Amino acid sequence: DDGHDNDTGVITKTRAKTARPPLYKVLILNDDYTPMEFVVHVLERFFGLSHSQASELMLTVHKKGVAVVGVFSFEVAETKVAQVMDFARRHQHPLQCTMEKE
Ligand code: TYC
Repeated sequence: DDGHDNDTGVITKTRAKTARPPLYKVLILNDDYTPMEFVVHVLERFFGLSHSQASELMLTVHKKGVAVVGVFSFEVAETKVAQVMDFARRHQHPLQCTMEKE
């Protein structure tokens, strides 16, 4: 930090701010067809949730339509979304996973 002398002769201290990288919410969306146990498995496998945490969150999505499953850097969020979408596609379930800037 440096003390700058402005035109009034007053020294003002400035603090160099370290910009934090933006964070991204990863969301899971409800649908009418994906089996509940498949969603629970996805939440355990890709988001490290316990079986009971995953079951609760799945039911929240089932009832409310959408829920945030985690907050990550852009790169990690992008990877999680791709992993979930690929896993759902391979199992022929319409489960949707998306991300948005926090
Ligand atoms: N609604 C689905 C069912 O009744 C279960 C489900 C929950 C699907 C969460 C997707 O993100 C989801 N089988």
